[in-house]
Amino acid sequence: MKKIIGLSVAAIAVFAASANAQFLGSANVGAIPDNNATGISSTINVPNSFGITGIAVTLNNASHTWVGDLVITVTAPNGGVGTIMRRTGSFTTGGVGDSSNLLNGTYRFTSRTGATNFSALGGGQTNISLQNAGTPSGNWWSEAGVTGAPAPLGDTGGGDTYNMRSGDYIASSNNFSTNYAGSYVEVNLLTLLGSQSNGNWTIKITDNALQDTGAVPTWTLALLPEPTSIGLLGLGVLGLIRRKR
Ligand SMILES: [Ca+2]
Ligand SMILES: [Ca+2]
Ligand SMILES: [Ca+2]
Repeated sequence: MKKIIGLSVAAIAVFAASANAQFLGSANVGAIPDNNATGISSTINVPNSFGITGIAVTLNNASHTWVGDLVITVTAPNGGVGTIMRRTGSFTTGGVGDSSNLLNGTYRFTSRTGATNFSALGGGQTNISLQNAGTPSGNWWSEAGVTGAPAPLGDTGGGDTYNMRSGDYIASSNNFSTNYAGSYVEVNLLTLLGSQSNGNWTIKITDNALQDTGAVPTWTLALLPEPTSIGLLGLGVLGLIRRKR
């Protein structure tokens, strides 16, 4: 006869990220009105609700002949505002800033604080690495500060014709300090934009000086979820020991 003499049961907990707990979306923006405080805005609606641990904002194929003209902010569903860049290179309130170009560049901005593995989102998103050799340093102002370098293409106006390299950068603002390096201020997007995902996210781009102009055809918002968005998916019997007598 058969007799069950032992029973070993173990719970197998299978954890996986919730299917909806992430977001990647893009929207059209357009030409940036020259020397106009209203600028141009574009909104992306995030339908899913989850806690955020990482934020990245990308300007796709952006062009402009004077980066120092630009002020770019993102407003979160909670009303918080995070600066992406602000009069880059200007260390006085009346300064003209840096004259480098954006030339069909893809510029992705994040913060030093927060998750940076965006590869799970797909869509060409990858881990953000701000320190890789051969790529921009991550410091937007350092990149803008380059002068005299030969550019593959350039504007024909005043100032330098250096083209800002595509890559990952730290969102920054400007405290209009007394010198170039001292005016660069890192921005913590997670702190400023809150922790909840669902609702409208709006980018606003303004040009604040006459003559040089540009456009941002589209922008992309990427949000990473908090690790608590996981579930218990399975409970199984690990083993049932039977032995003949
Ligand atoms: Ca220029
Ligand atoms: Ca420059
Ligand atoms: Ca301008």
